[in-house]
Amino acid sequence: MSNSLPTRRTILMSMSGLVVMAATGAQAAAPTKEAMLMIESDGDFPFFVPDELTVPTGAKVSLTFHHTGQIMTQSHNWVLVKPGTMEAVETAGIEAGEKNNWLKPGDPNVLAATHLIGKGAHVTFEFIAPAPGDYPFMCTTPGHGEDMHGILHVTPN
Ligand SMILES: [Cu+2]
Repeated sequence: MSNSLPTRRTILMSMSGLVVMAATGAQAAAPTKEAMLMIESDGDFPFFVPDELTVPTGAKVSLTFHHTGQIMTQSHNWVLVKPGTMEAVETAGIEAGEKNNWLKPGDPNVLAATHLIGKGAHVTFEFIAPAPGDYPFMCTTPGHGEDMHGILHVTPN
């Protein structure tokens, strides 16, 4: 626990450094590609905004998901899955139940996932962008996946 905090701070500091460089137009080759993504629910409606995201392969991605609902009390998560597995992940998640964030623990079809968050909340987490391709993302709260999904485009570089 005491070892992970400085590491996290270092990552955050290097990210804000990148933002400053971008703002001033300075050119610098970063040793590790980093990408910051922001996504929200469509207010109280179970949709993602935007429903398409793009990152380069191998990038350290910091994704922030904001549940912008104010009335609806159902929770949402953001789950990145292998192509063609959305239904399987949803079905397995329903079996696992809400106590497991509507996700089967260790589900091999899940590449990255946030925990469930309630209205007004947000969550930030990090994952490494997978091999190039188009990957579906979804919310696994029962009944949401049909509308609440999108595509993460992973580019070759
Ligand atoms: Cu949802």
